[in-house]
Amino acid sequence: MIKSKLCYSDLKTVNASFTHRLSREQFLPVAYMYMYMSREMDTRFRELFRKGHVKGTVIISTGNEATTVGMSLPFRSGKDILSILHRDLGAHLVFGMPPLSIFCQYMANENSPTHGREGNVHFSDASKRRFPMISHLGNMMAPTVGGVWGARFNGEDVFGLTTIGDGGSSTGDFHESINLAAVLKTPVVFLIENNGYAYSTPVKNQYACKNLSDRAVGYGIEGITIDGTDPWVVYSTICDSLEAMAKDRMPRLIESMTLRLEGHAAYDNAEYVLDAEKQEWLEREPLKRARTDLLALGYDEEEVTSLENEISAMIQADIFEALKFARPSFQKQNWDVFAPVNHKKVQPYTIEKTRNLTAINAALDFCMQEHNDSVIVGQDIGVYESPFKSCKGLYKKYGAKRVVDLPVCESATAGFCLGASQTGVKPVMEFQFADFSTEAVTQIGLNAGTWYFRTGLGAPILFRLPCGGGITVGMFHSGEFDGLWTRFPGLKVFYPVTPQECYEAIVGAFHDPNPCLVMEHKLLYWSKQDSIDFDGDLSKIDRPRCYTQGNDLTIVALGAMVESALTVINKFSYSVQLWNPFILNPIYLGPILESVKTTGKLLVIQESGETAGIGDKIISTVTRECFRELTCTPKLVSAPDIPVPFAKELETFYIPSQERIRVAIETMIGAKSE
Ligand SMILES: Cc1ncc(C[n+]2csc(CCOP(=O)(O)OP(=O)(O)O)c2C)c(N)n1
Ligand SMILES: [Mg+2]
Repeated sequence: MIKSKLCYSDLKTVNASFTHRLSREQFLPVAYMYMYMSREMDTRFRELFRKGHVKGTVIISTGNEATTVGMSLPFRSGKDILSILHRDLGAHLVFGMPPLSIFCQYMANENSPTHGREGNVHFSDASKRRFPMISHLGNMMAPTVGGVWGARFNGEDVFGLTTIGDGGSSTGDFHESINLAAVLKTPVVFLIENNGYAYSTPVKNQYACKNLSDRAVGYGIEGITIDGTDPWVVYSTICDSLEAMAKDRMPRLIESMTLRLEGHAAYDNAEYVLDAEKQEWLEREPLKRARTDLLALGYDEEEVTSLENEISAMIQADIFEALKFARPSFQKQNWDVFAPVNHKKVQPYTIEKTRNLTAINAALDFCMQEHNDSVIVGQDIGVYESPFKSCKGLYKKYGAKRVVDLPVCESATAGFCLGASQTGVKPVMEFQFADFSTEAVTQIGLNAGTWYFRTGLGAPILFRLPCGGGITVGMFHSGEFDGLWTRFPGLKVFYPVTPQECYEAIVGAFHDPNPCLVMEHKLLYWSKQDSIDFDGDLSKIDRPRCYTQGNDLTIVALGAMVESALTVINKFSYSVQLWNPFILNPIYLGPILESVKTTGKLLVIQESGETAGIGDKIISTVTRECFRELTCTPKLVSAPDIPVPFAKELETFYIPSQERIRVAIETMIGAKSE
């Protein structure tokens, strides 16, 4: 056997990726080096926590080193798509994260990779295709699938690794993501780190199957349970899987039986674990075992100790270094939640007469035509051309590779889009009804919405939400959700009303580097015909739209309420200004404020319930900004705070009627100064 030199600088340069598969003799020194480093850092984290240098939830990887190091060495950082979780310190080290950065992250100082904004374990480097975790267990799995799918869409031969605990394996996204990867034949290793506990919950309360890998059969893929305390077993299994995936492209489910030798986090002393079980764990302790294996290969005690001392000294030096950095400064941070938009000019579009639905279809067609890397995903959008037919002709024109019917899994689909947006694909996701977007609140609102803030990278995704009532489809198919979706920093929300606005919203949102939602009121899909005359200048679209001129009152209406208000205004020839903010988040009310300053009065009309919509936000802003100019109290006309009822008579009562709008306008016009 040719022995490696046991020193950090030599061992860290060894290429152990699956295409350079190492022998056990070559592998063990490298694995031990990373395992030892991970353990040593964990020890120091706890110490720094006790001394008050590290705060928050200090979660450590002690006992999990064989799994984290064995699973990560076969992957190619910067090429493969990797998203690892809170007990994967060893994998961060293998993927090249410098220990100094990690200490800074834990200390939340100025030099921390998240600028002190994010918790200890929530770091990574998205620019190298290592997606940073969010807390919600299971929600990094779908982005990994999307990332691999996107890179492969563009011809790259890549794979994915995503990890989950035994607890996290009970989340919906776990199931949705594996199923999605299997259906799309996307080669991702789903690795379950089964350490027997989720916080204090033992696995008997988590699942009822024998092995978690048994679930693989339900997805039509291969699954295996392995000893996660032996790095060589983990490494070899992953290498085998990658070699097999290169042939059949199917994902793999690997359950690694690992250990959590401490409590869930620094504050948990794991009193709920029986002494006998703790004893059993110590017997399987992976670091001790890897050390024994290394000595058995012929390395002597002195060589191994020298490597350990070298690493400990390095870590000590990094801690000293990390302690020197200043605390983060609120003033010095970039607090932008939106990626900067590089406004561009696109092809102009003119049409004499069209409706919202055909305008949206034309805009989608334009985006698909202009960008070969754009895809539309959703349910029944292919051959069926979507339930409202907004995808008419697109499947025929662009084929199954770019108009992709997916399973019923909104959360995983949204996460998938986030991942794909990171590997060169421009995804458009259609929801059948806006109501089903609640399935994807975490993925859209928390994962995609915070992406730029967390990573400094854009996440260009267009989510299309057919929304609103008036077509008698009941409370689960009629929601508007403007209140919900405007709550998330980092998400742009468009609410177009006319065909021209629909065209501009779709094309504008598509070209935006941020995740954008376009609310498409279903009732307006087929309403009035109108012309489109769009000069292609996207820099001009971010502005409220005005439909009528007048002096007596400023009206802000949303969605189908614009049309109702317009009908009433035209019928009675009121002298009022009717506005639609067009972009609800980040809302820009400049011209509307100017309007209120001239009319002195504001009426807001929204279809959502009183507390569920953005109307109150508009009123409060106007009240603050135009307080002196207001001559009477602003008024909100909205639906009541009840679910949207089904029967026509009840729905008609629910949605603000033209008569209610007329009365509100007349009351306000007639209102005396207060
Ligand atoms: C969706 C969600 N629910 C609850 C939590 C709180 N939480 C954080 S870690 C954890 C236990 C996770 O256990 P497991 O998945 O087995 O991973 P382990 O910590 O054992 O590695 C829980 C419940 C969370 N992060 N996400
Ligand atoms: Mg666990």
